[in-house]
Amino acid sequence: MDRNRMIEPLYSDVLRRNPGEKEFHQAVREVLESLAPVLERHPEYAEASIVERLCEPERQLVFRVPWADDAGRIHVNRGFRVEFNSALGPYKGGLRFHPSVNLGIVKFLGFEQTLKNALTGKPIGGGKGGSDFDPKGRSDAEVMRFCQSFMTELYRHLGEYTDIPAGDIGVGVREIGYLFGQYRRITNRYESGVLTGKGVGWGGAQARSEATGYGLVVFTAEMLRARGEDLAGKRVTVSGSGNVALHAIEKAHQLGASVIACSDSTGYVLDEKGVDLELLKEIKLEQRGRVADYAEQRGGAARFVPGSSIWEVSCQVALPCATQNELAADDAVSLVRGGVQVIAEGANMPTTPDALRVLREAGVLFGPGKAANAGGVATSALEMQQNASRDSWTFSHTEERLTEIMQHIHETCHETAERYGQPGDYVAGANIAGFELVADAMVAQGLI
Ligand code: NDP
Ligand code: 2IT
Repeated sequence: MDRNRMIEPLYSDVLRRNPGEKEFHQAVREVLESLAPVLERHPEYAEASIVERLCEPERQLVFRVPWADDAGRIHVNRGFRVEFNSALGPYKGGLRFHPSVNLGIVKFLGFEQTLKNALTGKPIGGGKGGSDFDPKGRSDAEVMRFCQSFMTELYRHLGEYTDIPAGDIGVGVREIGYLFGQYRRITNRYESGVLTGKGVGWGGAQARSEATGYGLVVFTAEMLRARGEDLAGKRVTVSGSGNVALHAIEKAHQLGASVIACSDSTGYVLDEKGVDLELLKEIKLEQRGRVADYAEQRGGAARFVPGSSIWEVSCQVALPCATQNELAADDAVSLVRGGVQVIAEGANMPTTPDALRVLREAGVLFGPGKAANAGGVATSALEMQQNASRDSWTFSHTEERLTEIMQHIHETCHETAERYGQPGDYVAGANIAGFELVADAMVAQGLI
């Protein structure tokens, strides 16, 4: 059958059922574009309506989150948890606190998460959640009250065998702590495995904070190695300056590359001598400051460029680690002009479809987020494993497991792309391999 005739009706149905959810449409579209050859080869998937079922979350929760600020004023936010797919294990995926959060964004993230989690080879299904709460400028006490209110509704839907959240944008170990405390209080259970990204002193895995950024760089190095090249000595830019970005910078430096720029939502900082990670960590983690503060405290070595895109900086390796659709077609054009060789996504869906077309035409090596940033959730699965066995592993042991998982994901994507006649296309490789794993489990488990 004509490929478009297989895919277009499926996509039209997603558009019709989910009006206005443009990020969700985008994420589904990209995956469906990879799936035509799979559906041709595996008629059993179409017979079982696997794509239709995969695109419809198993459960979508939307709830009110009222909380009081330090002055006693009452605010109302909206909370979300989309339990997307549990064919491979309990729902697993982060929580995002950012004013832009809405149902469509949580659904795109949950959809991506389902395929990403499959790629890790760990027994985890896909889910995502969050709120339009903006933690910026809020005191610890305000963040705590918000988290307690959020968990007061969410707890009834969670459980170590049901649904296990973790962090994402705006949710780090502080928020996971408040959420865990409230869950423990309401349920009267010390159920360590109900949340991941916990503090290392109370059930958290070593290397979980580092895992997404570290895994991203390991994946990038593997892509280069498959082409007979090395990351060492390369000039790298990393967008964002949060959890993923900081640890991507750290691992890139450890592997001998030089990261010369990073950013936040106000602009980017260019530091031709190489980002001073100790200073950046001090500013971001201790002072909760901005990249503009970094430029100021670094003295003459660094320059802050407000309101501009980091992608105007020439580099050989670009690692988008901030948010969705942060790298558009004009950014891709300037990166190609600046000699970029490889782009790997630390963020979820940071590259727009138009940008991806530009990069493909230019022959840029491209690592999609659902493969390249899977190290975070894979290490969450390692945290669940340690919690279940009441064990705690060393940093180096955990990091070794993470590295093996990233190498395995790289191999899977590489091999799958070849198997489907698209060598070097990691987007196709990741989409197809993730889909096959989930689809086979869904077929095996019958109509649910
Ligand atoms: P953080 O909250 O720690 O950091 C987010 C960073 O991205 C900040 O520098 C922030 O800048 C910037 N950013 C966020 N939203 C925007 C925006 N709308 N425009 C411009 N910049 C923005 O989040 P993480 O580092 O955890 O997450 C970053 C990305 O990585 C997200 O896409 C997330 O989904 C993805 N990811 C995270 C994983 C994890 O384990 N944490 C795992 C896999 C993927 P500012 O401070 O100015 O807002
Ligand atoms: O996008 C992601 O993979 C995450 N935010 C991490 C999810 C998790 O459950 O560790």
